[in-house]
Amino acid sequence: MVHSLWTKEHIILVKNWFTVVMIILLVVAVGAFLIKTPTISGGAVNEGGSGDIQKITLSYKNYNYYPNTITVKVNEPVRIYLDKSVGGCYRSFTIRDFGISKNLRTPEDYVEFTPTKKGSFVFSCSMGMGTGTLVVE
Ligand SMILES: [Cu+2]
Repeated sequence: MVHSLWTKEHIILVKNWFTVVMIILLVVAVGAFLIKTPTISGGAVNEGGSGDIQKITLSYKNYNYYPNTITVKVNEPVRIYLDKSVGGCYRSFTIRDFGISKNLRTPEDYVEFTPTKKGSFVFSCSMGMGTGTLVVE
């Protein structure tokens, strides 16, 4: 009788332990999957980015965007804001090569994209009055 009770408790203990181990394995597996996924989706050109968003804020100076040249890393998301010094049609921000054309009404509005090719690309207002260079490296 005592023996059978011990056995029952023992079985429960083993079951609990097994459950805990399975949960730990699951967490580790999911964690490893989440960490590895960006490398897989980025392909061979991915340089092992941190996954952070590259945030850039442009101002208006000398009748153009300032800074006039911005440099970003390839395959990492880029977010571009226009501060309150930027007005008029300069607020309709355009990067043709990445299919971006958006009217950023407030300094909190932004365009977001992930450059998947290296090179120099033109950014401008929708009418092409203000222009600058986006360098992807
Ligand atoms: Cu314009």
